[in-house]
Amino acid sequence: MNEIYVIGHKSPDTDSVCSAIVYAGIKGYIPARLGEINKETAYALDFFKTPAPQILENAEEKKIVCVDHNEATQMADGWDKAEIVEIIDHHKINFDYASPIYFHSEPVGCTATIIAKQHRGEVKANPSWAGLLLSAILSDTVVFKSPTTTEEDKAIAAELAAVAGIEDVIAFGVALKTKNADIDGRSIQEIIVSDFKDFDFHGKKIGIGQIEVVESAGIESKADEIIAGLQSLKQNGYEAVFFMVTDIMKAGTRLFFAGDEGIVEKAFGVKPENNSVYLPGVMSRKKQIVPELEKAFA
Ligand SMILES: [Mn+2]
Repeated sequence: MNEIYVIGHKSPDTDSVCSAIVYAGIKGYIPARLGEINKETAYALDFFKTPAPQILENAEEKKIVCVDHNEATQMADGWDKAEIVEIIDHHKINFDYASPIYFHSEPVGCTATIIAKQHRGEVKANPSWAGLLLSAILSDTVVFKSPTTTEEDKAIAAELAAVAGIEDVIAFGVALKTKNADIDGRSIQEIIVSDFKDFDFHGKKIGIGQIEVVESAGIESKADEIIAGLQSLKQNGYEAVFFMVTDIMKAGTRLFFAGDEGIVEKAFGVKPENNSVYLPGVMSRKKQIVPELEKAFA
């Protein structure tokens, strides 16, 4: 079998799903995903009339392109018996591989920005692809509010919006971002793991989940449930687990955790109370949480 699968990370977000769909479309590969589609991504797929990619249960013996991730902990099961042919990503690099491959990394706000820039012609000819990539950028940059946002993300988003026929980009972005904020009908445990990533910090297994909401009071009122959920999740071999409740409007994050309180104080310079700290201005797991925790766990 010479088929090549394009896949994003586990607990897929809009960037992981949409970048996989578009890059697979451009290259004639097969898009796939490593988990359920969240409500925000479902909204984008529906809006641009695109079916969800198939689930890839195991990557063993398959050729894969990894988009939006490069860490083994976030890859498809069986990745070590797969052939990774290419990586396109915008996260910090934590990748060690036995053979030479294409590895495209840029410090921009979204994988979709890299793909849109590299394949302008193909994307310009396909309004649905432009819409999907635009959705990914608005999602990852939290409608350009995240400190991960670059001028390039904004410029590419404007180009994509013109192709996709989206006149009010901000309104579309806010409509998109509020979809995951709807916690009704989901248990706290489901919410914690719906956007959850594993990391290896100096040999310690750390998990960090995040929810972005437009009004954080509702979910913060369930603090006891959140902490109990984190404590039970921690039993699965984690040194510590974290859950970011990020308020898009206030531009801040309440960080809940199960694990050593001293590490959290060391990382963020704030003394935790009741297993949480409030971090004003913090919106990005990748840029503002991961680097500080990685240092603190050293
Ligand atoms: Mn991304």
